[in-house]
Amino acid sequence: MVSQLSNTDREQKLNPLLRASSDDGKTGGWSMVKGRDAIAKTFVFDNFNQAFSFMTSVALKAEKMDHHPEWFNVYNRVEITLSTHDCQGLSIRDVELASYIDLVASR
Ligand code: HBI
Repeated sequence: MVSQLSNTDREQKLNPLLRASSDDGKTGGWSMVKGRDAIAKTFVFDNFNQAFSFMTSVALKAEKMDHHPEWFNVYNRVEITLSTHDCQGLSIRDVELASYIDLVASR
């Protein structure tokens, strides 16, 4: 059973994701969701093809992790929210998946 992020992990692992964007332009730009222990970010691509290709890469990783995003897609926009149902909040799995998502989006 996965546990909620500790305060130390929030400091060291979550906060970098919440910053505007790191110097490598890859990670960052996530926001806390009001009223939930969850993070969200919106990605905008050139077209639907790019957006869906991104979603496919994320979906394969999510399945491998057995950890799935809450997401909404319309044309070239993908809105993603991450939280862990099993612990009703953010876990290390959300940090890991968010980092991967940023990596895929930066390709
Ligand atoms: N995805 N975001 C998220 N949170 C979960 O707790 C979760 C999941 N995907 C699969 C999963 N849990 C399974 O491990 C449990 O439903 C059994």
